[in-house]
Amino acid sequence: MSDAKTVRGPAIASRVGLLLGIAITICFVTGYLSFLIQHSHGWVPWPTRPVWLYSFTQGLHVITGVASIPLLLVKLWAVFPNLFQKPIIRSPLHAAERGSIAVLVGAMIFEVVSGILNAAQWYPWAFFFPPVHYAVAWVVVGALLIHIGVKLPEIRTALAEKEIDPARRTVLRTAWLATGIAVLVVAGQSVPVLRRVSVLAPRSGNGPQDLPINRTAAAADIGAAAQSPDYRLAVVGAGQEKSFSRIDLQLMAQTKATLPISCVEGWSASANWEGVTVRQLLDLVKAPQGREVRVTSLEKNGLYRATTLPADVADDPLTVVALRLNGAVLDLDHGYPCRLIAPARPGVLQTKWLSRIEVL
Ligand SMILES: Nc1nc2c(c(=O)[nH]1)N[C@H]1C(S)=C(S)[C@@H](COP(=O)(O)O)O[C@H]1N2
Ligand SMILES: [Mo]
Repeated sequence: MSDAKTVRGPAIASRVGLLLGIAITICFVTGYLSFLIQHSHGWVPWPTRPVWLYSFTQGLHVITGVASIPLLLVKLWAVFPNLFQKPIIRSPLHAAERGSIAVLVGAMIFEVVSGILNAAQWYPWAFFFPPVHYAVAWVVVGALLIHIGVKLPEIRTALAEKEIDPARRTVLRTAWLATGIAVLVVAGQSVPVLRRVSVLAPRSGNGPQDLPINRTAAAADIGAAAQSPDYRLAVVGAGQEKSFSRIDLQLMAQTKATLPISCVEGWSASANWEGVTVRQLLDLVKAPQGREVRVTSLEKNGLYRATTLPADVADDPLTVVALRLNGAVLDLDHGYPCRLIAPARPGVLQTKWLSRIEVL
């Protein structure tokens, strides 16, 4: 029997590394897209069809992120003795390569740990998650490019070898299996049929009206304003303003839309919404087409109390001020008296408890 010392090495490191590289690339690209949609304010065009597009890209982001954990562990195991080789520095190139590995491993561990804690909604750190997670992702990519650049000849030789000994084959099979299991336990938060096996999909099925909740009305301190008979939704056009009670909105022509909530944390759930399109309301204050629109919540504080709709989203026939959800009056926790729901948009931008819609 071969022992760990002889089984380790480039045959395993290169194959596991290849899959890890692919996972990291997909994870980076989908994460970067998500960042752009949230922060570019419309200058990066993001289509509104298919309506599940963001659920798909963000699901991929979380799945590839989780898949990279077992792959990283096997990869580290395969090269483990090399990490402590002496002398530590042999040449400038060697030093750069060793340095890039230290940075790569550290940054990757930071990304998966912070990503998983974020998905679990547990924030034991003092920094605001998205910008840090985003910045360290660039560090991962930079260090990865250096690492691949330096190792390319070795990777090529190792991958070209067709004969792999049985012990190594077993390690590789175990790595693929572990990765497959890791994917399955989280995939259920975006793929409904996998829900039953997804022990790590924390918020895929619960919540009133068959839809998970990210922030409850109590947590957002919405209080009485949402349920007051004096509630009005203000709609502001170019020089014209109108306000609508919930009954006013109910009496207008209703649009039905089946659209997902796709949280940046990776869970997504489709639901049937019913309400008035944003465009319908804008027409009532004679707001021209093709303008950005600011949507504000009753919520006083909180990072997600307001969002700007790019013009194409504001004018989309599926961008709805929802009054009903899955056949019943919208639950207070889902945004009663009314909430925004638009196609192919991150959940954080689907503002709940609306108070104002204003053309910019
Ligand atoms: N006003 C307001 N709207 C909000 C939020 C918030 O904190 N405040 N959270 C957002 C997030 S992160 C998500 S994923 C969705 C979740 O909607 P749901 O709770 O109805 O499923 O609401 C969004 N709308
Ligand atoms: Mo979210």
